[in-house]
Amino acid sequence: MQDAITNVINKSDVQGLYLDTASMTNLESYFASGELRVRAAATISANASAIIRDAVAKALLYSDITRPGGNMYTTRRYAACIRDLDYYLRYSTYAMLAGDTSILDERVLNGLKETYNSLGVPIGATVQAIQAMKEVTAGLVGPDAGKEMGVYFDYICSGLGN
Ligand SMILES: CCC1=C(C)/C(=C/C2=NC(=C\c3[nH]c(/C=C4\NC(=O)[C@H](C)[C@H]4CC)c(C)c3CCC(=O)O)/C(CCC(=O)O)=C2C)NC1=O
Repeated sequence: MQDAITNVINKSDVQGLYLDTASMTNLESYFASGELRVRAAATISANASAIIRDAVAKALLYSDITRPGGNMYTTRRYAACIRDLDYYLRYSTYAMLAGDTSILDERVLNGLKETYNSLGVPIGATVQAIQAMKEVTAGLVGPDAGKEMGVYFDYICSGLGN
């Protein structure tokens, strides 16, 4: 896993150079937003189950997906879906704190699309639920932190192929 700091240091080290102006600017904005990130992470962790509940209500409930024949039907599959959304929320929060997407590649997206396809988990509906989490989260943490979290929710959605 990388973060905003190791990311720019690794790039400079590969070239055997000190940090250039662009790297310094990147780091400056990362440090300047540090408190915002930590506060957002605290708010998200204190409200994680409410965020997921509201996102499920917005995107998935009362659709064919929760009825017999739908992929969320049966409590086992419903619970698996809620658990997956919790993974997406938690790992997006880690990535937002790190200011880097690498943790999402390594721990979330690796093999995920293939798993979903082989189990018949609908990717379009999953993306809708992640987008709903993005909206609910932004409503809770405010526009600046919400925008930053949105980067990582969107990254998961594009990794799923949408
Ligand atoms: C931390 C990284 C990580 C991820 C991301 C992860 C995802 C993941 N979700 C799974 C299943 C599942 N995922 C869902 C999710 C959904 N179905 C829907 O209709 C909804 C749209 C959606 C929720 C938004 C469901 C229903 C299953 C169970 C499918 C089945 O067994 O039939 C499975 C198969 C194994 C299992 O059931 O536990 C994996 C590996 N596991 C991990 O370790």
